[in-house]
Amino acid sequence: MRYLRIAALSIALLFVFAQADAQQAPWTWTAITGNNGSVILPYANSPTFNGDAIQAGDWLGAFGSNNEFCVGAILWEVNDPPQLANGLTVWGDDDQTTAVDGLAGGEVIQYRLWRQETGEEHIAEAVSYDATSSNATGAYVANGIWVISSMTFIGGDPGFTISGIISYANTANTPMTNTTVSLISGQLIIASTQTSPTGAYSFENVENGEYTIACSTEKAWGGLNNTDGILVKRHIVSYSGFQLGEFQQKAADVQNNNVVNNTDAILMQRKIVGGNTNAWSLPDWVFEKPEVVVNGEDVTGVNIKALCAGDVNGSYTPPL
Ligand SMILES: [Ca+2]
Ligand SMILES: [Ca+2]
Ligand SMILES: [Ca+2]
Repeated sequence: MRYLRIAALSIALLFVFAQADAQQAPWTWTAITGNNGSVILPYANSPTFNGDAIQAGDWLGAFGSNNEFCVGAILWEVNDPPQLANGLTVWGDDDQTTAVDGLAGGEVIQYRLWRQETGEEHIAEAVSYDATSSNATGAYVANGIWVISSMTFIGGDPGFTISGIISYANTANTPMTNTTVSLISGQLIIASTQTSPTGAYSFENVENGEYTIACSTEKAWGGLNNTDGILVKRHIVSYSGFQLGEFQQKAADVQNNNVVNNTDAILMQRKIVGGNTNAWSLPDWVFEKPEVVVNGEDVTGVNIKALCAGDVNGSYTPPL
């Protein structure tokens, strides 16, 4: 009974081999190496991608066990009976060449899916073989026949969106146009974008993970006035319990030494009157730098405030 099944499937292979070359495969491999085997993929046990049968137009490739070189591939098609399966010829290493041009005996066949819909490749997560197969592990042997019982591909992360609005920390919440927004993973900038005329930004197709968002702009600096220095002094002495907010403190620390103290207040006063401000080392613009965790869904409303260095009370209206 089992042999009959294999015979039927093998006949089906002949149809497939005639068609597979018609379209350009996403991989190259060496054929006619002097030995090969056949992987039979019954339609009834179609490989799945995220639980759904793979689509006509997708490619299925067999690879060496380090998954680096292709040893055969087929264009996935589903034809009418009597064809019941697709067949994939896997090529063994040519013992007449020194190069590794195919599977070694005992090497386990690996599989990759190339999806027409996305042009992306996926490595098989799990493969099992029918008991009629030459062996249950997919270990290569010349003239072997393996009948797939199941082959599972799990989709690439579809990706999510991080979005928000960047505005100046004044009463009007003036949108921060012409601002560069960078998505940072660890120390790496993985994406950058510019804000829209409303100060909005978004990053698409972001994978799950932890990120920080950093901003910069070339807009003109401004907004420093006497009120800013007074607020800093009140903060230092906690006048009537007054404390600057965390982000205001960032704009107040114009010496950029992670503490708001009298030196910062003095530098502000000097800058207003055109005195010595050599110790003023805060960049012209400060932005909130939020940390964002993406975990299976879009993260919206990641709004970010901007201030000019020293404009603690947000009196500035930045140009658009
Ligand atoms: Ca060889
Ligand atoms: Ca300081
Ligand atoms: Ca101000």
